[in-house]
Amino acid sequence: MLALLLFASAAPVLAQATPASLKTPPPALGLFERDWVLMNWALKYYDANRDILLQPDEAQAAADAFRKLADKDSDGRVTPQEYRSARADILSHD
Ligand SMILES: [Ca+2]
Ligand SMILES: [Ca+2]
Repeated sequence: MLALLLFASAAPVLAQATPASLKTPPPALGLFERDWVLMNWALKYYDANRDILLQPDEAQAAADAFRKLADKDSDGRVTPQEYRSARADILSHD
């Protein structure tokens, strides 16, 4: 069921007029420090030593996973639209 919903939300997005503004990903940890939704998600799945803190390697793993999850068109970049969509997916799963 969740997989179906994910596929539904991954409907093809038409070529965007504006280039991705997140071309250079921020340092991994910054991504999570700025957004508590992502931080909770990262801690839930990627806090390998369960100290409720994201060490740099954990943050990197979580950031990589988030990028894969969010980059629906697999162009290697997460656009603001893709970011919002992935964030909504994460929120709806909790
Ligand atoms: Ca940790
Ligand atoms: Ca993309």
